[in-house]
Amino acid sequence: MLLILQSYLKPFFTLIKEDTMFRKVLVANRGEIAVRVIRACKELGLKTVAVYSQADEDSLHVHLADESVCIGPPLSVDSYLKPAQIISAAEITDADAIHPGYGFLAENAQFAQMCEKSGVTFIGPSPENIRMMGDKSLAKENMQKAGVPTVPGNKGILKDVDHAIEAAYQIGYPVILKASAGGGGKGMRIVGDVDGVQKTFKVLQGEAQAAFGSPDLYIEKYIQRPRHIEVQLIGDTHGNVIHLGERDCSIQRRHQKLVEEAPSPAVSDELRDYIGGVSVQGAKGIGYRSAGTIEYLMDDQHNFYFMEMNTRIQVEHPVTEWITGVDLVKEQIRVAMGEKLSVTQADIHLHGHAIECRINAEDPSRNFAPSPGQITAFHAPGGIGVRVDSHCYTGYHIPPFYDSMIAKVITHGHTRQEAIARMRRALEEFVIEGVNTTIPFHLKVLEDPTFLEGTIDTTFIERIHFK
Ligand code: MV4
Repeated sequence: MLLILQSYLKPFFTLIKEDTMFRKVLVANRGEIAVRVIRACKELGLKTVAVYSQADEDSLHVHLADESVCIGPPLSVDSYLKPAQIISAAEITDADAIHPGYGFLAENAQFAQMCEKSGVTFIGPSPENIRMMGDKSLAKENMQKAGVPTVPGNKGILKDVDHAIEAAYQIGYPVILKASAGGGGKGMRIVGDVDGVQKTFKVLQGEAQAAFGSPDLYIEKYIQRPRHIEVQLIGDTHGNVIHLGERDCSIQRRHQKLVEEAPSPAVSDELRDYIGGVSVQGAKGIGYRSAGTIEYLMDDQHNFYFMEMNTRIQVEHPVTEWITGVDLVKEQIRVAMGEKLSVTQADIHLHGHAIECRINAEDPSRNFAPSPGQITAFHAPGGIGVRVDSHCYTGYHIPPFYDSMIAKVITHGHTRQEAIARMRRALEEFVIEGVNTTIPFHLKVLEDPTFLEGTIDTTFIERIHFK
């Protein structure tokens, strides 16, 4: 009898508990991630507010949300990048929390701080953590302190050219000079000798000042032909942090990821336990909460080197969701409400293999030039082992103002081979008319012997030619 009563009351109490935390979430983003976050909110019984620019009135996230607020003209700098307009929209609609998605204001410490000051929960890490990880030199220093392996290099900021030459001599060439305020591949130069340092130092300082507002540079050993391996983490406000395995994101073009997979074909179970454990230690070392990712370079000897920590939910999070069964966005919202993680490290087991292809409205035969315009036909693939995250539909106009990703196709299989076969099948099923897409390019990658072997590194894409 008691048992029946308990199980009857449990969902009731869970509902009340969530109700007392927050009721309404404003989604400060657009496109597929806004749709993804709105879906998570609905499953949690939370009301949603969409914000949109004048170019996004007809976007799917606006239709799916319970309410919507126009926050300005088409350009991102006038809308999705305006903290005051977004926080005003939260106040007007009485939203309790803001989910920033990825890009735009997701890693803006000042925005996170403004949210807190306005009494709106920022669904993400603390402003201090965002700021620290945004300063790449400081991030490295703090991760090293926490026991995370870093690239051999010089501690801190380089004072001048002579300092750089001295440091490079100690490290050994080739070296890489990086802007401390940079990241994502911007503001860095590989240098092979003293002459190179002399030629590059001042130029890169100038570029860093112009692009990021700070001339600070640091220096590292250059790792040749690395793989890009990243570890998914999530932490709560009670000091719990777990890892959800790694993703291999080695297939990139000009620092844009094109294909991601989990697990990495190059990471053994022992190596995963090691790098997962080290990553958890790093996150705990800085008191991290929310979803986050530590990016590593992995060399051909399987050595790991810390690269950056991303303090946001990432585009490629679905591959991790599929092999772990954890809904990362829902978990991220729950921990923002102050709840404990719903799973422990011992609950995390990997099942099968997942691959994601990012579909962009670009023309691969014209050097990936953007291809905005109206989608005259849109039929997403389906069937077993296929997930499509997209904000597009037949008749949708892709605005020219934002990034060109229009869909993510994620497939799962018992094995990598099965996931690849399903991806091929899904991409062949996908009908997108009216604009050019990167689907034909992905189909080329999916038949490349190096990709099929899984021996890809970050230089793979530059070596594959598309006609
Ligand atoms: C490196 C590196 C080799 N050695 N650092 C690119 C993005 C930025 N987060 C850091 N990046 C790199 N840092 C050292 N010491 C090579 C890259 C790199 C890269 C890394 C990941 C994925 C693709 C890449 C493409 C070119 C260079």
